[in-house]
Amino acid sequence: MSMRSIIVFTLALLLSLPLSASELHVEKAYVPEAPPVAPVMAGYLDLVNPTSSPITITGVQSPMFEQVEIHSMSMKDSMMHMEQLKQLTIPAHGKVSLDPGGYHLMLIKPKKAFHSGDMIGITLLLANGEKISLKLPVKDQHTQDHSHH
Ligand SMILES: [Cu+2]
Repeated sequence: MSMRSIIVFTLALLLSLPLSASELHVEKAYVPEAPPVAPVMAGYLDLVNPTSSPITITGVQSPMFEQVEIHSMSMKDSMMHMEQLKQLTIPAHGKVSLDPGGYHLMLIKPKKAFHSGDMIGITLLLANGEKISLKLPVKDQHTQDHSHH
């Protein structure tokens, strides 16, 4: 780990403390483990807005990926089709779920291989200029499937 990534990591930790967090609540965040050669990974989470005004996410960043995008997924001519969203708005007192098969974070070109148990730091950029830093745990899909039984 370089000094720079240690600093970025520490900053991300500090920013994720509840005191500096925004009104936007994040639940059930995770990244399914992918093969080490995978050029992209997907991130899933629930975004909950308990406030009386909408909250808009205008971008997502991660020092661990070349680029992070918000995608929607839909069926088009019986093919799965992904589309990049320029922004995502969580309505007042509303919730938007990023789930397999729907909205997701597209984590593009990982700078290292991630394994189950690793944490991926991302930052959500809000339209009001606020930044929310999060940690998404990398989860083995098998462990996850079995945990329901
Ligand atoms: Cu995608």
